[in-house]
Amino acid sequence: MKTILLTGAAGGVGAFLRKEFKGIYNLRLSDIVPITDLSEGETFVPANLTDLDAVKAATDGVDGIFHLGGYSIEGDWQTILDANIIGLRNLYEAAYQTGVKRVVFASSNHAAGFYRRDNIIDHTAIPRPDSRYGVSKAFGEAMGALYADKYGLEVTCIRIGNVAMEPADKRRLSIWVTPRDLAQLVSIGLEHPKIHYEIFYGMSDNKQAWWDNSNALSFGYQPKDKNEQFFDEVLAAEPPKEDGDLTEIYQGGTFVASEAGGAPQKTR
Ligand code: 15L
Repeated sequence: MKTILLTGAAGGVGAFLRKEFKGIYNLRLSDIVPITDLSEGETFVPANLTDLDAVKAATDGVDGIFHLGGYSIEGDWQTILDANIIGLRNLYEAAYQTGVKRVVFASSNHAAGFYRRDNIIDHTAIPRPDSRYGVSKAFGEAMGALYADKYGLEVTCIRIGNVAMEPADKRRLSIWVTPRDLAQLVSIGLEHPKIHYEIFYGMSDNKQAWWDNSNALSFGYQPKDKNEQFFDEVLAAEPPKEDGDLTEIYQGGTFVASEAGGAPQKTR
């Protein structure tokens, strides 16, 4: 069985994936928060992402990495800089220096949150971040391309929507991904022989989606879950928004409207 490093393993998505990967991979879990409830096949290595030596100790000897670590929502600049910019550089550099080729990066829909919802985007869509957090995810995608093209890593960036057992609201109906579908995408990134540098969207089989996930499908992704069954209930529970509400127009939802509030005339 391969050993996979799961960074940020103490978070909610980490907990989901630990269950999905049980018996499929040996997992080396890492986080700044200690994880004590280890199951068979799991070990824990503490690592602060700002400390390259600690990150190298975590990556050394694994067969692949799923990098979930970092700050997972909008934060102040220093927080994003440390966890998501310096941390990301350290992750790729540690992988390179310790000879780990396969890296799957948990990018986010917020790397492209300033696309409108009536604009269907695919893996070729350039980033349009909706936040400092989104910028850090775009940075992680760019670093992935650099380490793939220049240093020979094999990198998959998954622009993850919202990971949950059920979609929570109208926006998240369109970007919903179940833990098992996300795990399948991660496994493709870890295993598929033809990966060089790829971008996938982290979503299940969603109707009224604003992403064309044909790149993931071309690598064999077969989502098991469909958002269809939740439509009526979720939409009925959500009060209608006013015309022109930015959180309704743009893919990134509330992330686009926070702080300056966006400049819709300048975006497609
Ligand atoms: C993300 O990238 C976040 O990590 C998560 O907390 C959610 O905010 C999600 O996006 C979302 O867009 O719902």
